[in-house]
Amino acid sequence: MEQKELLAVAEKFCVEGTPVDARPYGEGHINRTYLLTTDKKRYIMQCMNTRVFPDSEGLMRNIVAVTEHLRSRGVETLEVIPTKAGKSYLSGEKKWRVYAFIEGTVTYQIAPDERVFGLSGYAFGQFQNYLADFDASVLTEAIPHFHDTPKRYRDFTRALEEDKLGRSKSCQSEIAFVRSHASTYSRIAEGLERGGIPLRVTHNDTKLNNVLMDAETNEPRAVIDLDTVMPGSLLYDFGDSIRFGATTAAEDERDLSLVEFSLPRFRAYAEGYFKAARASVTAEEAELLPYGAYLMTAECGMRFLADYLEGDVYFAIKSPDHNLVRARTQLKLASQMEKNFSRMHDIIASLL
Ligand code: ADP
Ligand code: GN1
Ligand code: MG
Repeated sequence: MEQKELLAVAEKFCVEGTPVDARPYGEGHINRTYLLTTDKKRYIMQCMNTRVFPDSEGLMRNIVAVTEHLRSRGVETLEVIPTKAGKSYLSGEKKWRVYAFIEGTVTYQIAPDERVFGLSGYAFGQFQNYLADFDASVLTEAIPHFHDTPKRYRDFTRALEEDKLGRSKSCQSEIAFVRSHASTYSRIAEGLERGGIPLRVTHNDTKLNNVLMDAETNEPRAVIDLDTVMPGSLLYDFGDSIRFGATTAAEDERDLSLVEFSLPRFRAYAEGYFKAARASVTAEEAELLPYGAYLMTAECGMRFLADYLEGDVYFAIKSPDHNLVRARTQLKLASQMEKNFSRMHDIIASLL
């Protein structure tokens, strides 16, 4: 989008100073994120993804409610900058929102070391604690069935049957992996339904790059990307962090020989997470943490693969096979996690 148009959008918000520059920023897969600079301050300006989040009104109501709750507890969080008309977002052909830029922070696409990954575990554990007394009834379910893996598998199967672009021939072994694991996808969905796994308010997108770390110390400053805060299981949050961070390579590493599941990183994250949230993890949840990591990784793999088959309609891509490359890393990691269940269990047991 043209600089002029971006600055015209920025003018509609209560930003301090005159907008002078806007440029693409960050590595998110969903929203179009820009770094907006005025002659006084910096902001994050996002073109919201309305295909993924059709109910912008409900989404922004959620974010305002969650950030108010966090702020009332003294926690650093996203600050929604209202429009000049007093709304939390700008409605038009496209939908826009602006956040204050949280200065002096960095995000990592891959943890520089175990310590930093462990610190992110502590941050997400704390985030879970802060949401424990948040009233879930005020939340709109922004994406129903978000981590309902059996449903994700049905969606995958449909994409495969349609095979709109004839891409299935280029990913037969990946398809075979996803199908051969079909019987493993339902344990959390069933546990939530039966009531054995407690339904909590969870973040649901706990990638390392969704926590801002202090640029000097790497201490976690703020958990961001609150679009998917909804009722869910803590197994989703623990699992999704492990998926993205307990590995030796980036989510989109092409050279699969570099992609290995990392038990030391798993341990570091679990230690950090337990330091914050140990008291609220039930015995059944603790037992399922390694499985949760596997499940979130397999689920993400099938989502990337389904999007590849559908023609890249969901995740932002930088190359035609980007989703396939991502699917491959996730499925390799899922397969390695399966083989490491007992080691992961030993680590969890040693921390309990
Ligand atoms: P997406 O939903 O597409 O992942 P995010 O809301 O996570 O979008 O934003 C993308 C990236 O922009 C983040 O990973 C982070 O690097 C950066 N970012 C987002 N909000 C802020 C903020 N308030 N301050 C500083 N950086 C931010
Ligand atoms: C997306 O928004 P972002 O980039 O933080 C996705 C997650 C996936 C992740 C894979 C709303 O996260 O569910 O796990 O990509 N978010 C949404 O990297 O679908
Ligand atoms: Mg994000």
